[in-house]
Order: sequence, then structure tokens, then C-alpha cells
Amino acid sequence: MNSKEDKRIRLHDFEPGQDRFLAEVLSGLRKSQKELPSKYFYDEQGSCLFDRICTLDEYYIPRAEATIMETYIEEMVDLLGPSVLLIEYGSGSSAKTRILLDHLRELAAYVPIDICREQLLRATRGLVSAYSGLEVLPVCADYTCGFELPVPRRPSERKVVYFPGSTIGNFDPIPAKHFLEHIAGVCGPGGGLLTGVDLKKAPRVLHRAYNDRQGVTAAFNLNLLERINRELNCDFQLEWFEHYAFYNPREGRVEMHLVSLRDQTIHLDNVTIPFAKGESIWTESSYKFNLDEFEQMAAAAGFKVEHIWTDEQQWFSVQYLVNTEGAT
Ligand code: AVI
Repeated sequence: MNSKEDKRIRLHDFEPGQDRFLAEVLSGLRKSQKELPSKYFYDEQGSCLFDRICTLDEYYIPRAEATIMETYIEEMVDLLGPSVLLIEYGSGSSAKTRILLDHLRELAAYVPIDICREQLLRATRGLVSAYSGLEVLPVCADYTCGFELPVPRRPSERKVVYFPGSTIGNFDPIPAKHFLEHIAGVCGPGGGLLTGVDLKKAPRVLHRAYNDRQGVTAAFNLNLLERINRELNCDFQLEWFEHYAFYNPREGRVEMHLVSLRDQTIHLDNVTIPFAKGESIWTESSYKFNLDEFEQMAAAAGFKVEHIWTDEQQWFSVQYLVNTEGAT
């Protein structure tokens, strides 16, 4: 960091260490259905690939969400009220957040939280120069684990967590409920959660979204193995694995896998891990919801759904949930 803006950036750094990365990779690859946590997609290269996915014709989510935000921003701002402390989980490039930063009244501060330090710092630099009066307090952390929130200079009326993009769908149902409970604790009684929730739709639309013609999603998926090779000194042969994504209607989720194209072994930290031809590593689930299903999960975590905005096709929703704890 060397520019004038960088000196004003105080990073709260809880970046997960390589020990935990190694432990989670090894434990996932030792299961009978091999798996890897999808949060590890987002190194510098993976974050760039994800940004490219968000520009693809087939990947409807960012377009639908942006249209909803642009159409209903005034209603959202009225509901959230003035002097909000805005906390974003998985802020990435913070590009989607700008519409809120542009419209929220007397914003107390903005806390972007992301696991990828480089992208977080890049985004913070951009925000600091674009919003001169705004206090930006970046936190580098795996937000599925505990970390301390920075304390802003200005007091706030309420805390609002922003969790766009339907990343909640990347959690299995029980961890999703626990995660919503954690957010309810962070925003406190009367605080809120503004979140994107992807809705159930025709499987062919989902199939296209996770199997784009340019192969960007495949590169995003395979980058996980490249990252493990690079950072953990492993020896995956990328050309011997293939991206495979499909909608599982019974479970209501898109599953992404990497399928081994031959019998092979890989070596990681003195452990040899065998792969049979056709065996897969499950790298991501992306759950799609009915409005009722999501409402029930939110209620079980202590949230009341205050408002739902959807696009014309009802493919995607943005929802404002309020922590009802302490309400009579
Ligand atoms: C970040 N998350 C909501 C994306 C999704 O759609 O589940 C990640 C992604 N995986 C493949 N394409 C996009």
C-alpha cells in the first residue's frame, strides 16, 4: 500500500491461515463422497473468474438482482431508515453495494468483509476515493467463523447486514439456519438483513447458468485445484478432472463437481489420495428456494420477512428481514 488513500485504510485482518486450509482440504478429500468447501474458490484468480461469471449472459443472477435494486431502491432506503451501519458479508468488488452507498441517508459507516485480502483492499481503495465522507472499515475474514466487528466513529440507528447474490444458497440447510442466527446476533434486535435469494425455476435455465458456453464456470471450478496445487504444494493434474454441474430437483440445488477422468492418485502433505475413474469431488451446492421455504428458515433463525422484491420473471428476490428478538 503506498498511495494517499491506502494510508487511510485500516484493515482488520482475520485472514484464515494455511493450516486451516490444509486441514479442511484433507478432511474433505478423505470423505467417501469427496468434497471441498466452496469458500476456497475465492483466491485472487477465483475472485476474478467469479467477476467474469457475473458478466455472462447465462448467469442471470447479477442482472436480475441489479434490476430489482435499481427499481426499488427508494423503497428499500425508506425501510432501512437513516444512520445505518452497513455490514456486507462476502463483499468482493463491492460493485453491487454502490447503489446502497449512493442512496442510504446519513450512512454511519460501511464494513465490507471478504476472505480475499487483495480484492478487499482494491475495493476499499476505490470506495475511499469515490465516497470521501464515508468511513470504510474493511475486515479480511472467513465470515463463517467468528471475528470481531470494528467500531465505527459515528453512532448508528441500526445495523443492517447486506448479503447479496444468493450466497446463502451456498450453505446446506442446517448451516444456513445457523448462519442466519449468527447474522441476527450481529445486527441485534431491530437490526436487519437485506439479502438476495435465488428462486426455483426451470432446470434448463439453471443448467445453462452453471454450464456457460465460454467455460468460465468450468475454469472457476478447476481453479480450486490449481489453488490447492499452488498454496499447499499438491499435484492435481487439471486436465484429468472435468467440471460437471447439474440441478438436483429433489434437493432443490445446483451441484458442482469435478469428475476424475481416470484412475489416479494425488499427493498432499505426505498423504496419498486415490481417485477412481468417474469419482467426483463435490465443490459447491447452490440451493434455490420457494418464498415459503425461505420464510420458514428465516423465522427459525429469529427473522421476520419484512418485504420481498422480485423481478418480472420471479427468478430472483431481494428480501429485507428484521430481527424480531425483543419485539412484543
Ligand atoms: C456466490 N454464489 C452465489 C454463486 C452461485 O451461484 O452459487 C457461485 C457460483 N458458482 C458457480 N457460478 C456461480
